[in-house]
Amino acid sequence: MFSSRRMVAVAKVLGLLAVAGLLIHMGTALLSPNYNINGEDIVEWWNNNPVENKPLVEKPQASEASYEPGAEKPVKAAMVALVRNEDLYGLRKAMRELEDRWNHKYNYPYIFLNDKPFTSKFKKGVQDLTKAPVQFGTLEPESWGYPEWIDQNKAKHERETATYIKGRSESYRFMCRFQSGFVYKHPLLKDLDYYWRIEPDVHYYCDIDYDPFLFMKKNNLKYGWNIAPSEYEPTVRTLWNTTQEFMLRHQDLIPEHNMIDWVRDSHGKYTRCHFWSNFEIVDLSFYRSKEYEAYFNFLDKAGGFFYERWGDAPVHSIAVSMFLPKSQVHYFDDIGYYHPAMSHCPKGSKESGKCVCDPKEGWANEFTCAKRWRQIS
Ligand SMILES: Nc1nc2c(ncn2[C@@H]2O[C@H](COP(=O)(O)OP(=O)(O)O)[C@@H](O)[C@H]2O)c(=O)[nH]1
Ligand SMILES: [Mg+2]
Repeated sequence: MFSSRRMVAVAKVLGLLAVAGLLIHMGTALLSPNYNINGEDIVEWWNNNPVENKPLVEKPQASEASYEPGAEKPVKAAMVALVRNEDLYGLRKAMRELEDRWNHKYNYPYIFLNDKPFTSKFKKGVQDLTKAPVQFGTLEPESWGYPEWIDQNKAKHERETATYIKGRSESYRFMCRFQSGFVYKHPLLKDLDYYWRIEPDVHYYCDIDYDPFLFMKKNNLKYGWNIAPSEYEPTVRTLWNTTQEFMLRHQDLIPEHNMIDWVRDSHGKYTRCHFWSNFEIVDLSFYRSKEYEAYFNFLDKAGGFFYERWGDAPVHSIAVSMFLPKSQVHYFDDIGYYHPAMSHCPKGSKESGKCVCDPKEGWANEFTCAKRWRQIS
């Protein structure tokens, strides 16, 4: 018969062995190289650490909090849009919805940027819609246009022969480069810690009854997204090769645990998954980090913003996948959202009564890239 004292002794020995095993494992992990560039190890890590790698955040909870327009907010944050004067009415619609659904309670400021001076009609047209502070800025010259190393004839040739959407537009390329590498450096954003990117002609389908900025801050989230399609290949022909070259040259910048396998399949190929950056809520320290800056500069030198039509969405998304663990990236699947061509209607929204969208049209949640996102958790 085992005495209870003997059983306690056996349990102690087993416990000590388990602790020793854990320490050895942690030691090995700490001594392993500080980067992940081939993907297989991260898949294995995910499989072996499913609980640890699951998003650590609880679902956002409804909150009664509200902030006065002039009051200091718990987060230094703003809604930011690059817009043209002629976007006024599309923007007014989007702003009206965002105010009604959310910001009338929170009164976060708006910052509007333009490559040309805003007209007084535009300024009044948006100011009329909100009690929150609104600021208007024009762009710094170096953030809009061609950097000196770009061969403008080559860029012109690409525009003249491109058959993909917006392929013929020069300003669209300036816009994508600006959103990729300059927006967060604009002087009006200097004191901001987070931004929420907004655009004309989008819809916010549902009440948002909490503060997403505070939610991001409290949960140490760096990047929030809502729709994730697959990029059109002709616009990013060499983006993945260029990124791979970056990863090889800058192994020291790539953390051990990232979510690179969202953008890279098991054969090492680009999945073209990207977060649709017309909606993004971002901790700007991410874009201001030395890693992101190095990546943007590398891409900018390669010229693909002009020799192809690299969008800020795939650029942001690859950077997020390369530099962040999944636990710092948040799928705002409770925010009903539409941008021309695609929409996300949250599950259960019909029952909850807070949304006006038809859940049958909320198909973005079923996109391959949204599924891939769920798989890698
Ligand atoms: N000031 C300015 N804003 C632009 C220009 N081109 C696009 N934008 C803005 O950049 C954002 C993205 O442009 P959009 O045409 O919606 O691109 P899409 O969402 O990729 O189809 C929108 O907020 C536009 O208003 C431009 O030439 N000048
Ligand atoms: Mg748009």
